[in-house]
Amino acid sequence: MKKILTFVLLFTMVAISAQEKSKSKKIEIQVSGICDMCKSRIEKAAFKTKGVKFAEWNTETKSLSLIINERKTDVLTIQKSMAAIGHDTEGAQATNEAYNGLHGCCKYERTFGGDDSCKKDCTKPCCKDKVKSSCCASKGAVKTSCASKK
Ligand SMILES: [Cu+2]
Repeated sequence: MKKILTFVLLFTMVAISAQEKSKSKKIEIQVSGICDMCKSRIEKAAFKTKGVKFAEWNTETKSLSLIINERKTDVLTIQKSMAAIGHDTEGAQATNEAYNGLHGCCKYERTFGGDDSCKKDCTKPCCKDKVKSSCCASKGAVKTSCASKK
């Protein structure tokens, strides 16, 4: 009798823990980007990630709404997929190479950091107030808005 009870209890526990990982969980993550080109690039990469059922990126809020299968993927995996195509997230940042590969109009400000973001000791005008990408790190190709203030 005791054995049966233990078995039932164990089975219940397994059933509960299995339910914790939802097959279709709604999540939202912040993904840096600017335009409709970014939108399609971000959504395409999200859908390519295993376990992602739905993906929609909002150009206004920079928020990526997702429905994921938690048994197949997690937030960090998706953030890494975004970083791989050049879009920074809180959990994973793109390499300079990936970021520089973006179309000119897609070069967002790297507020999450990343290789190319402004260094703290940078004295360029464009970096004084807030962190701007492609400003300090790049030797030649400084943004026109930055260069004009010099
Ligand atoms: Cu874009």
